[in-house]
Amino acid sequence: MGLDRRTLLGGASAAAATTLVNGTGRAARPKGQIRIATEEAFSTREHMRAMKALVDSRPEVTRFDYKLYRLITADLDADTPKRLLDLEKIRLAEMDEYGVTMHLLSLTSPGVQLLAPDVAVGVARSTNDELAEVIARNPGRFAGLATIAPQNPAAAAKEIERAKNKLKLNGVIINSHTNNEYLDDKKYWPILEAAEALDMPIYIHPRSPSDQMRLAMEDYNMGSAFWGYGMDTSTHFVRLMASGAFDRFPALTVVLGHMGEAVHFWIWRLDYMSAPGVQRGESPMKLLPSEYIRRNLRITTSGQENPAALKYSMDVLGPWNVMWAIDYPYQGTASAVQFMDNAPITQPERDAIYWQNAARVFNIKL
Ligand code: VNL
Ligand code: MN
Repeated sequence: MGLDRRTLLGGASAAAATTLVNGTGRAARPKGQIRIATEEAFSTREHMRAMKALVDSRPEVTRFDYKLYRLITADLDADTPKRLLDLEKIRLAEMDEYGVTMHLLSLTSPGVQLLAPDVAVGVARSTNDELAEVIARNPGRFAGLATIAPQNPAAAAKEIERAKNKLKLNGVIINSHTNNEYLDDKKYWPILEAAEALDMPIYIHPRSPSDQMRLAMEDYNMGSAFWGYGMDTSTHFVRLMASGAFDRFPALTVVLGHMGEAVHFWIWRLDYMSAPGVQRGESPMKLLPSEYIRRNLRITTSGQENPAALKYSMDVLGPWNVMWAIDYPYQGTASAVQFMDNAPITQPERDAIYWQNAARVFNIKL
């Protein structure tokens, strides 16, 4: 990708120099920057086959999801499918080229959430088995988020337990709504209960907006990652919070990519509108939105290489709640590394965001 290797190394050594004067008294890093990328997509032949069969039998599901349609109907040798299906060749070579220590892998959006429930439960299980095998073959290079089928909440809760205890995976990925329903619906709470009990963070990843959200996004392909993906996902988090889910599951951790899908940019106003005497929102929440946002939400930088947004996020959430991500293969490794190597932050902050926070939140042993 279009980055001059010397620019990258120059950025890294400039960062190393600041390590010496940052005044924390911590030792300089021993052998180069550790980098754990936390929202990195893959797919499997089985997943691609199941998605293709779905599109052939129910073409209407792709009506608004043009990206999905392109992806799964494209020839599997096209660049994105090829990079999704590859784990140990192109991907590892690109990681090595840019000094990426580890990918925290997740099945690409929309996961198994469009499939018939029985099919989805089976594909989720075999995907998690494949993922665990790839991780075992490449120690130190990969960790993984478990795929679940929210269509069957009881099976999903069981799969979270298997993913934690048998497969040693690091969390769960859910691609926003399932059949236009969000996790605030109590039928899904067995999933939240299992995730909390097993200390498995739930990464709510975008997919194309629900039918309710789509109405305003039919033009300009706005339902895509341009706008609709993020809006659906931020709305998902706010619904979950407003439902009181974080009162029922106080230790549940939710992760949002794309710099928090902008949720925390609303932090002051969410509190203001929830205050006694104002109460434009009507919800059973026991605490202020800012308290849940700081306690239960972690964010990643996937696909948002914006230093001003990074600084704001670190100020508002604390630098220990922000993690680095690339969004491979949808966005480039070179620019994601360049962004974080050159971000105007201290070296201890850079280490926290590049890998220490991810190691803590996702229980990753390097
Ligand atoms: C895109 C970006 C799509 C990130 C994704 O999943 C994703 C996109 C399908 O640019 O369309 O995770
Ligand atoms: Mn992504």
